[in-house]
Amino acid sequence: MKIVALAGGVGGAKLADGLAQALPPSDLTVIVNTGDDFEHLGLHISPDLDTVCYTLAGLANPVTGWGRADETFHALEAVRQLGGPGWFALGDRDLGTHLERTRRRRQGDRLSEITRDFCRAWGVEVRVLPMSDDPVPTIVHTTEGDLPFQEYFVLRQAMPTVRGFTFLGAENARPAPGVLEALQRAEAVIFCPSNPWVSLDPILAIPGVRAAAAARPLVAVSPIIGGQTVKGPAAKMYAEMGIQPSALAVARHYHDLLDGFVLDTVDAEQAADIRSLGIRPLVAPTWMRSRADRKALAQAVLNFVQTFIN
Ligand code: FO1
Repeated sequence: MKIVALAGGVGGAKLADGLAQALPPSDLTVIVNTGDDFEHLGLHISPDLDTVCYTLAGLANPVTGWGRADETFHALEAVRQLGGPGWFALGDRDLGTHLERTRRRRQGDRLSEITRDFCRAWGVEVRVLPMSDDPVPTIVHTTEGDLPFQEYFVLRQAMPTVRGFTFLGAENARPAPGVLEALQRAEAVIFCPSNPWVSLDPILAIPGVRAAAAARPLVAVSPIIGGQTVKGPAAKMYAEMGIQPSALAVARHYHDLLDGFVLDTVDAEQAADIRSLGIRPLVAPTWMRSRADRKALAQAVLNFVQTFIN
């Protein structure tokens, strides 16, 4: 079954890993948010791409979900000692990725080519594509002013009250090579349990992506369980945007796109409201605590997806 998954951040990476366990590698393409990308210490950092690739490669830090396992932070400590910016926790192994990505970018290679080569080196067999090779930085509009995404998320700990988001330059960005083709060839598209506002909306803002995804059977997995997120500020963002955070709110967020929606067993009572949006609900355990949980959720989602493929 040819599947395209849209992902960003730790929750998205976990379901991508589950799908990679459940499908032959040639059947899965993961399209990843790059709205979180930024330049830091002169380096090109692509946090969501790295989170997805490290997770698929079995290299991810099991505690944070981002960065690498068995990490040390000697370089960062040295930067801090010299009075440099130490707020973004770049580990020594992780720095190797950013150094090499930055070297390749400077010699003119595209982010999609670099990602392909890194995946090959890490033994990642599924196809991982950045949403675009063009920069589309997410700007978070807050009551304290406009903030670049990582300054909002890491430096300010997602504390400022959110008013909205801009994906700078999205209207002129081109989908990375292979993105539209993969969507057009997909038997179904899966939205991973990623933050709708800042992980999936940026991908859908790339010209052509939303329409290509909408043209396929499409199932989303809720990142909100019992009104809260497992990780990250999605629930806080919903509340600050004047919407009660819930699985139903996520289904409404994408209502014009979705055929099916997967919500957690603790939210089972919202299934009827989701059905009344014209979206078929599946109630399943969605909290991925272990690697086996990722595969089990992926298998449940794939079985559900199959019912939309004729
Ligand atoms: N997230 C944090 O909350 N604090 C950090 O210091 C941090 C460092 C970091 C380094 C490399 C990397 O690939 C990701 C990192 N993240 C960190 C996560 C990053 O901010 C992601 O953009 C978010 O997880 C949103 O997807």
